[in-house]
Amino acid sequence: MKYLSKINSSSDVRELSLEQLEGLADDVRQEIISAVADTGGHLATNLGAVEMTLGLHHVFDLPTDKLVWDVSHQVYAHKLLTGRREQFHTLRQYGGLAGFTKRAESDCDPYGAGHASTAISAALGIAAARDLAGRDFKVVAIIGDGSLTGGLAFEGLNNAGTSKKDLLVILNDNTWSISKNVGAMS
Ligand SMILES: Cc1ncc(C[n+]2csc(CCOP(=O)(O)OP(=O)(O)O)c2C)c(N)n1
Repeated sequence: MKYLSKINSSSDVRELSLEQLEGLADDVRQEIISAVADTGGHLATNLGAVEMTLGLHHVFDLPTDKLVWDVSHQVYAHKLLTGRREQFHTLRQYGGLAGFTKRAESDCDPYGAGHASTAISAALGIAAARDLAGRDFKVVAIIGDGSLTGGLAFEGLNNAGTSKKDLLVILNDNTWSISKNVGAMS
């Protein structure tokens, strides 16, 4: 864990070169596999979100900027990069780290999710509050293609598109939901 052992907060990720980020991605993947082998949890969705998560932490300034994860079952790398590395083996255990984002756990978790399709509306609400308060930071919603088939996601996009607020929506289009995507929208 040559790279991961030096990451104590998200700002450490901002300092890394592309080569170091690739090394960190390997470490994060190994740590996720080893913890999930012990505790159970979401394996595939987290292994598939490692590079995207590193990219987000490299580009954005957390906790000032806000990452809003849809469902938030894909945040294991995010937890490892935000001061929760040492507790990571307690994932989903009584008294341990939650398997989802949790506001009480970290100031890098601005929204506690669990339900699918919520991120775009939640992020839009945070962006609206930011503008009312006259503050300046970025808000990013990260949503999978499975969750994008839910009605609330469409309501969020409908509202976001007309509001013209500064909001970034990232679609993690890995062509898979809990199992294969179903339905006409996908
Ligand atoms: C309202 C609601 N319905 C169903 C679920 C069950 N569920 C958990 S994850 C998920 C979809 C995961 O697919 P996707 O959003 O594409 O994310 P990925 O795992 O591919 O990154 C669903 C439907 C849920 N969490 N909330």
